[in-house]
Amino acid sequence: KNGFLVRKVHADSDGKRTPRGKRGWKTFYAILKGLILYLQKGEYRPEKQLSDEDLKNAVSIHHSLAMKASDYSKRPNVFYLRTADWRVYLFQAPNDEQMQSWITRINTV
Ligand code: I3P
Repeated sequence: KNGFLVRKVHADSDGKRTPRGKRGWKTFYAILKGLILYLQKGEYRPEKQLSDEDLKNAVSIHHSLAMKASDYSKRPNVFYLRTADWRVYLFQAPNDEQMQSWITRINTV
């Protein structure tokens, strides 16, 4: 599954709150391949290679949990992703259908 997602990093590994200055929303083209969610920066082109920075932004979704961010009301269509090492991301999908689809795909790999 692929598509645009806007990401906010809420907690780093071990659940430590991500410091101010690193909590802003950023748009990526997300590519879910196996157990890795790749987050590609910049303009989307199908043949584009993942950069070193893209690889650093990749998220392992092994033993992770995605759920609708019902308590987050500043933006619509936002879901949480909590990883096995207790990172927490917020992702905003373009619409409700896409949000549901990402949640299902992430939770059923
Ligand atoms: C963050 C940025 C986020 C905001 C976050 C800020 O600043 O303004 O949009 O989250 O607030 O810390 P920075 O880009 O300097 O990291 P919201 O959009 O959810 O308000 P937070 O620290 O309360 O999460």
